Amino acid sequence: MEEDGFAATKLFNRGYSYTYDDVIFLPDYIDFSTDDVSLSTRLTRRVPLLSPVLSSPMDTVTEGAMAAAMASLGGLGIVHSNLSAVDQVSVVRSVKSRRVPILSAPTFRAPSDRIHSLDDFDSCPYVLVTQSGSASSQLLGYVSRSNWLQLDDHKKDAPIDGFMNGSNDLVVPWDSSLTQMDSYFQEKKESDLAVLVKEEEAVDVVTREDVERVKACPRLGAGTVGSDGAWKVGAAMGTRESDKERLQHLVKAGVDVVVLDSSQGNSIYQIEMIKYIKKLYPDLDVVGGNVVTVSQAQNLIQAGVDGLRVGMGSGSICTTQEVCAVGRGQATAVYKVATIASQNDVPVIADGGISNSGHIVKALVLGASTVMMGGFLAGSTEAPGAYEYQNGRRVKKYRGMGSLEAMTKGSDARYLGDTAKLKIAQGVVGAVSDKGSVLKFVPYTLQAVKQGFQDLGASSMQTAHDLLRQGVLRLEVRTGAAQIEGSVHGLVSYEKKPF
Ligand code: NAD
Ligand code: CPR
Repeated sequence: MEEDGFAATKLFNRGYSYTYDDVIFLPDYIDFSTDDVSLSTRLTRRVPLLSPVLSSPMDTVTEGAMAAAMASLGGLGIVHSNLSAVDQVSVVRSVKSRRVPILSAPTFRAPSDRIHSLDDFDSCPYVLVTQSGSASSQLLGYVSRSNWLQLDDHKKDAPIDGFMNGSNDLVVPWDSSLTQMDSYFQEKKESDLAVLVKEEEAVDVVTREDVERVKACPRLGAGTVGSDGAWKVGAAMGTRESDKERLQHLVKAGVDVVVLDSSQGNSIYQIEMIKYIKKLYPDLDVVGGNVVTVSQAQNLIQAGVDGLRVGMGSGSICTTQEVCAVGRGQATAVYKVATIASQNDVPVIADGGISNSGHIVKALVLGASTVMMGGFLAGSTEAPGAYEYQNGRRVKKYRGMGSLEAMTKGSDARYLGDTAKLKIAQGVVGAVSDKGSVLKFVPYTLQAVKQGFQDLGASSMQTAHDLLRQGVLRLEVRTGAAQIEGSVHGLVSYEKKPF
């Protein structure tokens, strides 16, 4: 009898390292609509998610705005650790201090402080003045960028309380919904600013422009919220002694999951850190990694991880396979690790190499419970950094965390202990195109993922994993010509509009 394609176990045990583009699923049978497909999942043993999407802990991908947006979409953001513990904790706190994915990250100052430069208005056009000069302290007033610019030079450098505006009637509760914020701005026609307040303390600001921006995006669901009503957020950390102190502050700030961020997670350093965390904070879920092999995964599972991050050398900014000659094709890595992890009830994150919705379908059906993305999200409004122009194209910087530039900025601390001071980059610094807001393009991407699941006859993540392991879902390797045929070809010109 003619056989259609291969079962995954046969395909992935032939000695080849396959990337997502190398393989293709054969369609199965449809008896439900795309609306019936559920992509709800788990990030780790005890962190459920409504959407299988994560933003990567990279300093050009995940800070407060991205983590808030990912949580509002039912996914999760992992805040990078290429900054001081104090700053990382304040990002975690800021994510937990709002219910609407607003972009602001205002600078806080005390009344006796001064504003020395426009840098204070970089992330938000308002500086908030609080009793202590930091967030979660009594609100005393604010300074807007435009007001400060209009001051005489000698006044600009004076203590803030000499020229700040009072803000008594510009407050809304921190957990206001989008509709409530919208009503506030409808009523306060003369004001473009509201301060989010929790127990009389200022935690953030929201602007009229931000509310209009979120309103124009597809309707948001419940998002990823904890029992306290605050959004969930993760944080990256390392395996050095100093990371234990970082961890202590993160736990105090209410972080929901930590990711041990390494290119090669199967190390004595990581195993000891996993055991340390599980002993000291048994309620905190820990993601280990990165791994790409069964034996790496087994070691971390044995040490007690609650989730595994899979991918070595698959990232879009990555030169690891070129520099170190180690890694694995991402399709093979995800399938292999997910097979062993599922036997131990440990969810898997497919990290890196995602550049379209088809890659997400492949990652999830091959056994991952979530996908982690860097480059796919880095050109969004919510990614850190400002847009620039390159050859007339609007772009944002995107860089590897092991690039020379990123190492010099902060992850340098990881290498200070090494006796060899010669730094070797495992990634590049580049730029990606402006993609608009993740609040817009991620929902469309997820709808495309649901269509892929429907074609495969899988109405949920669990069904997809079961069908794959039972050998019902069939795959084939695509030849070079099949890959060309599988994308747009033979046209003189075309415009690719994803939605
Ligand atoms: P790392 O912190 O794991 O390792 C840096 C160096 O420090 C390694 O030589 C490691 O063995 C050593 N080290 C770690 N803990 C130690 C300890 N307690 N004592 C002594 N030495 C210790 O980071 P990395 O693997 O270089 O990755 C840096 C960043 O780049 C991360 O964000 C990572 O995700 C990213 N990256 C990812 C990949 C990938 O393929 N996924 C590849 C390269 C870099
Ligand atoms: P893309 O989504 O851009 O393909 O890949 C993002 C992933 O790349 C990150 O989540 C991380 O695992 C990995 N990564 C980050 N910096 C890296 C460097 Cl310098 N080198 C190799 N991989 C890197």
